[in-house]
Amino acid sequence: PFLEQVITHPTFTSGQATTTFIDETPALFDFEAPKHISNQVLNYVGKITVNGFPGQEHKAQQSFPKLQYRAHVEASKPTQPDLVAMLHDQGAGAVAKWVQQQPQLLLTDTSFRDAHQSLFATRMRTADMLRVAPDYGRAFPNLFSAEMWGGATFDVAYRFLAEDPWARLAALRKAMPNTLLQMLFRGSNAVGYKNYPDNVIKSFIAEAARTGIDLFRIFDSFNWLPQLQPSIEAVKETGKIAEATICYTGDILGSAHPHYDLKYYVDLAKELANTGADIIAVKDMAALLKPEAARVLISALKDAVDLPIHLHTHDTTGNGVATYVAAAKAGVDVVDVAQSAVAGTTSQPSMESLYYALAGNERQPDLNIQHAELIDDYFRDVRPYYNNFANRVTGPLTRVYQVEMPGGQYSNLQQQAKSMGIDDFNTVMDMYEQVNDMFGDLIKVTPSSKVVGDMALFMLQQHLTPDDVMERGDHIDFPESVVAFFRGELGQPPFGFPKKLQQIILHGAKPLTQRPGEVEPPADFDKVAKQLQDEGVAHPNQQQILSAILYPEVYADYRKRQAEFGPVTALDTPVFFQGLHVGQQTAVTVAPGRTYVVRLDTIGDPDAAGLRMLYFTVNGQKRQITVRDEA
Ligand code: 3PY
Ligand code: ZN
Repeated sequence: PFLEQVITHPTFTSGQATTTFIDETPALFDFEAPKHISNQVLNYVGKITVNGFPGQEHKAQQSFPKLQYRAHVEASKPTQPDLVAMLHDQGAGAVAKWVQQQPQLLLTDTSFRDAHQSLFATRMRTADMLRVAPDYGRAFPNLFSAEMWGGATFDVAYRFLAEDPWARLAALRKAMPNTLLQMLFRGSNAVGYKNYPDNVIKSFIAEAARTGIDLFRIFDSFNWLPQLQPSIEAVKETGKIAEATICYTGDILGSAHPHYDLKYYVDLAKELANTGADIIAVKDMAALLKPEAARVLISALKDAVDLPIHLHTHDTTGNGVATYVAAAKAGVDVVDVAQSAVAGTTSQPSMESLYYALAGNERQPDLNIQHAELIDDYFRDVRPYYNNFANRVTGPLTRVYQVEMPGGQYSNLQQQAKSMGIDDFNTVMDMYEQVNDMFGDLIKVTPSSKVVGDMALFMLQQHLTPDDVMERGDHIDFPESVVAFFRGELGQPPFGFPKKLQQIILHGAKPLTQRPGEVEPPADFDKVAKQLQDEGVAHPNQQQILSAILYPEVYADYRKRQAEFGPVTALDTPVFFQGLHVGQQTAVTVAPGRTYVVRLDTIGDPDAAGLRMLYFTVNGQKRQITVRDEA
């Protein structure tokens, strides 16, 4: 059995085993492993079957048609150079120059990140990405990049999907070796919601670059240069592409947000160009950039800086394709789209629609539309798995032009409001708008958008009006994120804090005025490694250390569930979220060549203590487990 465990271990089969592999892989000596693993999987399936997925209403199980998708995309002849190779051989500057020389519009596809973050709360599982990834790489040889990491994916992978986000990155890197992989990085907030010490930012970027990220889109929720600079420098040190971001808010052609005018954005672009960034991104997270404003803004930015301009919008307000067409005609270099099945509304505009929208124009993207539609079909097949997490936006929401809520926040805040018993989301949007006014008209993007959202929910829950806050705020304990924002822990908003409200919320405490990273002591990696060892992680690597620093509780909880339930990432998505119904069977491949065929035969009635017996057949053998019914 020892030899079998060695030759079937994923590290060994993937050719990554080194001379220390046997020493560093204690599981190889665990001859009980197969039984133990199938027990873990049964316990997980049993628990979900009886009690439903944590945090979800326990509904009747839905059936899904068997996945029809078969890998079938033949590689087509690329008309563009391999950008991963170009980055490696010639550096980030060469890629940026190449981008500027292309007559056609280039595309970034966000289907593996922002699309599902914005439509169904970031719940797409790695298994559903990996199934299509090799075909995807072959179908899109002319893609500029695939955004597949960062934003909320890191947190959600551990917290809800029982997955290691680093493993997702490594696996997609391997499956799509010729596709530029892009991540969204929240500057000093990394992939979290608060400021982290500079050495954490630097190490995280180095580790992400080493594991497979080619392009880092770096933003700060206040467009505050001092918060962007350390991340840009860290990316430059890795040799990868640093994309510095302008977060867009307000309306340059309107009068409601006078601070955020064309000059503000053009000046910012010039400052970003001086940081050494390779590309400038315009991030329109709330879908506020109307077509005519896009024409004006992009033309001005192209005149102001000699770097590629990469535009990101959402389709929340319904005008995404029109905005991109206007931007394309004004010379934007790259735009962000998603596969149609996961595009539209709070997600990005559709890749395929944009392709057709530019028919007859010299800027039409270079796309094999048949291949694109094949890949799109795949996403159409898997999307229903995630319906329970979907927001209820079914069409354009022009109200967002006033409310300015980012697409990525919409679905999350809706879930949060629902869990607090607030079903009418319109009341949340009204309050969100009022809080933004109180807070001095902020750029709202993670984490500043979370601050506004937290305050809106808090005020609704406590039945507070803006006047109440101003009059009685001295005696109110505000949400921690709101207090931290007013203490300056997320940095300085571009036009300052509303002073009176700041004093009220801080109850007189003195706020920071310098960059939080300057006062924060560096993280002690050795100490964290030691803690992890004490908690049973034999040889903590830097990825584990960083995860423990970024999300201490979430990561500890993930490891606990990992120990309890084992390789649940191997379960099919419907089974992972819903368990099995009686008579249903599923195949679980936990390692190459090791597959369990699991059938649920019977669910017993609960006994006096609420315990139910579940009877399974696993690879032809009868097995039973007990599960506490929490209903
Ligand atoms: C994120 O930070 O997760 C975002 O998508 C911001 O728009
Ligand atoms: Zn976005």
